[in-house]
Amino acid sequence: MSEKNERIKKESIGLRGGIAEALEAGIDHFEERELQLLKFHGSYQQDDRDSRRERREAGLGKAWQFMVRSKIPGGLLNSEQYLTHDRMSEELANGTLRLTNRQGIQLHGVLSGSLKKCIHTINACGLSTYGACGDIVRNTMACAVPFDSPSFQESRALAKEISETFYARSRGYTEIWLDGEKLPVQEEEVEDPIYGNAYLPRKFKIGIAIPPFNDVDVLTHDTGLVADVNDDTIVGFDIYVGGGMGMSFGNKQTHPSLGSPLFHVPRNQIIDTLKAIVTTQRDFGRRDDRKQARLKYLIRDRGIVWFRNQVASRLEFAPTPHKAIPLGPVDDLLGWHPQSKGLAFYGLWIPDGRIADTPFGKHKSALREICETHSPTLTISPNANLYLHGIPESAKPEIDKILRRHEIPDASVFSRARRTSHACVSLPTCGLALAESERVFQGVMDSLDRLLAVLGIHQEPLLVRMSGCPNGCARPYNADIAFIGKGPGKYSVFIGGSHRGNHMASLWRKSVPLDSLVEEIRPILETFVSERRKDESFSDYWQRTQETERANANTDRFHVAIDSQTPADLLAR
Ligand code: SRM
Ligand code: SF4
Repeated sequence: MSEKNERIKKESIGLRGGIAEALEAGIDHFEERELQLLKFHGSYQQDDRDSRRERREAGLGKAWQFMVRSKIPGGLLNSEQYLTHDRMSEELANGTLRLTNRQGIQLHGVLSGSLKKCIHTINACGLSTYGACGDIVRNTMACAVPFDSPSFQESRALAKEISETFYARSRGYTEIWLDGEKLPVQEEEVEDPIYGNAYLPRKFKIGIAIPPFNDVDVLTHDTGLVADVNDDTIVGFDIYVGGGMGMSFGNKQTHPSLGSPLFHVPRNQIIDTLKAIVTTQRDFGRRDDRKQARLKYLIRDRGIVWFRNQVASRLEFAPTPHKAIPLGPVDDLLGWHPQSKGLAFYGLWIPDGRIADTPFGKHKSALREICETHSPTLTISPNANLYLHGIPESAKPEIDKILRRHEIPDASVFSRARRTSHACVSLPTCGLALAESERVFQGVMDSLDRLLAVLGIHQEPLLVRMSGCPNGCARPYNADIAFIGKGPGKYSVFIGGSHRGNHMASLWRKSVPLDSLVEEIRPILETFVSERRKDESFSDYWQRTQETERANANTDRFHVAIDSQTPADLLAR
C-alpha cells in the first residue's frame, strides 16, 4: 500500500497522472492511481453508502460521487466567496455546505461531470482546493476570533503566507482544472523545492494560536504555533511538534498524541523554521508504512532531542527554549461581540458545521440573505462554527431579525458543551466510517443537554466530540468526553481530556450502544457534581481523582507527553 502510494506520487508527473484523460473520457469514477492523485487536487472519490445495499440488490454498481474541499487559510472568506459555495451546493452538489474543523468548506455529492466546473469556480472566486487533501501541507489554521487588533491580523496573514509557501509548484492542477491559468503563487515548473517528486510521506497540518485563545486546538497539529504577543505584536512563537489524532483499533503501533515543545523562534524566522520542520519530515518520515508515516511517529521513534537537532541544523540562527506560553479553552465566542470601533461580530453556532435548513434553524437560507444584504466577512472556526464580522453596530438589529425569522436559536439556550462540540462527517459519504456520527450527534447532545441541566452544570466548560471511526477527525482524544465509532451503532467512550485541549482522554468503555451513551456517563457527571472542589473543572476533577500517577504528573504542564498506555493499547486488551 505504502509502496504503491509512493510510486504513484513519483510517477505522477507533477500530480497529473491520467486525471485529465479520464475526465475527457467521461468516466463516472477514477481508477486507483487517479483517485489517489485527485486528493492532492482537493477531492475524494466517494459513493453514497446509504444506497449501497439497494443498488447491489438491483445489480447496480456504486453511486459514485465526489467530495470537494476548499482550502481556506485561517478560515477567512468574503460574502461573495461564501455565496459562490452556496450556489454550487445547489447546482453541483447535495444542497448543503459542510464547514470543516480545519476551517475549510466541503461540498458533497458532486458528480464526476461537474468536478471541473466546481474546482474551476472555487478558484475563480479567489480560493483553491489545491493541497486541501493529499500528502502535503494541508489548510493552515489560525485563531478564528475576528478581532482587528494587530496580533490577530498578523496571525491571519501568516496563515496565508504559510499556505503560499507550501503550495505544490506543479502546474498540473492549473492545466487540468483551470485551462492552464496560472495561480498567482505559482512559478515556472521546476523540481518542487519543498516536496521534490515524492511529496511528503503523509498529510501535514499546521495551526496558529493567539493566547489566550486555543480554538485551533494547537497541540493536535503536526506543528502548532503559539504566538508570543508583546504589546499586541507577535514577536515570536512557541512551537509544538508531533500532534495528531488518528489511530487504528487493534494496531498498537498507532496512537493519538499531543504536540511536544520544540523551541521558541522569533517572528521573522517562522517561515524558515517551518520549512526546516517540513523538510525534516520529508527526509526522515517513514515511507514504508503509511500507518507510521505521520510526524508524531518520527518523533516517537527518534526522540524529540534528535528531531530538535535535525531541525536546528537546517536553520541559520539559534532557536531559544520554548517559553510555555499558557493558553485558554478550545471555545468560540458565540453571539454578539464588539470587534473594533463601530463594528461588531456575531459567532453563529452551526450544528456540526453542516449548513442546511434543518429543525435547528434555516441556517442556509439565513446566511444567504445575510451575505446578500449585509456582505459581512466570514471566518470558519475550528469548531466548525461561523463568525460574521465587519458588521456596523447599526446593522445588528436587522441581522438578529433575519436569524429569528429563520428560526435560528440564540446559542445561549444550549449548554456551553454543545456550543463547541463537534461530530465528524461520517456516514453516508465517508468511506472509512464504522458508525454514524454527524447524523446522530445532535440527538446525543439533546440528551446530554437535559442531563447537564438537571445536574446544574449547563454552563460548565466541557469539550464533547464524536468520530465515526478511530481516525479521529473530530479531534476526540483530547476532549473531556468522546464517542468513537467501533461498529454499526456502537461506540467506545473516552473520558478525561480537557476543554483546554492539553490533556489526553483515556478509554472508559470499550463498546456502548448509541442510545446508552449518555446514561453511561451519567454516574461520572453525578459524582463530579457531588465531589468536585470549588471551581474545579471536570478535567481537573478527573485528573485529580481518576488518572494514574503518571498522567497526574503531567497535569500542571501545558505539554502532555505521549503516554505509553495509548488508547490503542487499551482497546487491544
Ligand atoms: Fe479527517 C480521513 C473528514 C479533519 C484525521 N477525513 C478523512 C476522510 C477524507 C475520509 C477518507 O480518507 O476517505 C473524511 C471525509 C469525510 C467526508 O465524507 O467528508 C475526513 N477530516 C474530515 C473533516 C471534514 C471532519 C469534520 O468533521 O470537519 C475534516 C476536514 C478538515 C479539512 O478541512 O482539511 C477532517 N481529519 C481531520 C482531523 C482534525 C484536524 O485536522 O484538525 C484529523 C485528526 C488530526 C490528524 O490529522 O491527526 C483527521 N482524517 C483523519 C485521518 C487519520 C489520519 C492519521 O494519520 O491518523 C484520516 C484517514 C487517513 O488519512 O488515512 C482522515
Ligand atoms: Fe470518516 Fe472516521 Fe474521519 Fe469520521 S473520523 S470523517 S468516520 S474518517
